[in-house]
Amino acid sequence: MPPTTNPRPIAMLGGTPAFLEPLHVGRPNLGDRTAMLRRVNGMFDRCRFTNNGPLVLEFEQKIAKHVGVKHGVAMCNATIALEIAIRALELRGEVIVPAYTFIATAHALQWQEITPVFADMDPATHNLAPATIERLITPRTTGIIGVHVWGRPCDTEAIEAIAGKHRLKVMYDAAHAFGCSHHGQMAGSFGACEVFSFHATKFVNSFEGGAVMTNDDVLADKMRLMRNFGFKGFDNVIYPGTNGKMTEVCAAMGLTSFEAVDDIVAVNRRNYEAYRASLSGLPGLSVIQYDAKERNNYQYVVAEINPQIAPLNRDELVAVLHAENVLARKYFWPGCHRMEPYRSLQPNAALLLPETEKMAARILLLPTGQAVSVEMVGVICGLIQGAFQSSEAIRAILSSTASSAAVSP
Ligand code: T4K
Repeated sequence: MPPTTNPRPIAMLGGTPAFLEPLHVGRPNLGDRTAMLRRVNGMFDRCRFTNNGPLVLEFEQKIAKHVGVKHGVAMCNATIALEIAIRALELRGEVIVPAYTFIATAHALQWQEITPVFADMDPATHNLAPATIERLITPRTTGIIGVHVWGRPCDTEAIEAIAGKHRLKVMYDAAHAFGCSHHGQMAGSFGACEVFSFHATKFVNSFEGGAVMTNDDVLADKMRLMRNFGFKGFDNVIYPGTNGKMTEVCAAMGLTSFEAVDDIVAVNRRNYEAYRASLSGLPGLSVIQYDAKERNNYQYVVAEINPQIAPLNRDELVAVLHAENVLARKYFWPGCHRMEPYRSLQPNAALLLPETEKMAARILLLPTGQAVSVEMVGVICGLIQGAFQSSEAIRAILSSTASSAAVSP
């Protein structure tokens, strides 16, 4: 995907797009294709495609060892893994979650007729702000789900202290946090359990996949039953389960991807540092920091744009980048509380979420991973710098497009 020559007029002002093909946030990282095909051939030889096959068992053991917990229970995706974990923990009534997360965190509760109660974020970390939790606790509250947004772990100590005081259960949505640590302890080992995602867009991927990590033997047994219809041996169902199993081909990809983890982190880190170096000093734009004392996967390059200082606001910059085929994303705009069914069910939720409201309009994710070279990062940063310099012309184009859209039938 070679960039065209630079410097150049930006596409929105009449230039050609900087990239010939779309550059995505979430382009999958590939492991060693030969190793993958060897695993798939083995799978065909064994004729074992799913239902707790040897590749799934190997994947579970490897991720549990990596995190330092007793159990990794692999599932078909993180959303089902969240649902199964929530059910296995016997959460019910109301559960406190951040509004600033991917919609799956909230839906995993709602799907089981549990009300997600939205707490505000800490603008410094983008994570659930512990100080906003206690006012949301009611007699119906049974738990708290923290989310390690962008792989930066939550304030687990504060969350668990509040939970202990009010006898609430705590689990974490660690979909972004495989390979990350908090005070030297790996994400995946906090709370009653934690859920990883191995979706294709995650830095370690199994095509689709997830896992619940726990040190609790009883909980792990219960979740293994639940992901397999509740079967305990042939013809003996002892629980109302579902089908949450990971397939062998997904585990083959997960193992292959896991083997490449150090290389992928190195590429992510290289890109992240290149973005930070090139974008530092731009007015009103900052790239979030990862704590260098911890282990990080650097899978997300996240910029915050302060509209009071930057020449363009976040949405204007996204429009500029999309015109260049750089498909920057606005995760998790507009916040779960502004998506259905929560927007209708909890119409006043935003009143208690001022930081989420503000930050959801400021955050922008930029492409990274193996599909993005340092040279491409340089072109993208050049586009942002050029856009800031041409902000008045860009604003004029965007407002004329908006007014012609408003008058068209
Ligand atoms: N909790 C949190 C905090 C999460 O962020 C997520 C998922 C979950 C729970 C649930 O995990 P899973 O049930 O998915 O395991 C994407 C991912 O689909 C989603 O997994 C992820 N978070 C979320 C942050 O991002 P979308 O709807 O933005 O994906 P989409 O289809 O726009 O993909 C992003 C880009 O990646 C595409 O524009 C093209 C590129 N891409 C994607 C795929 C799948 C490829 O190039 N190849 C591919 O195979 O949600």
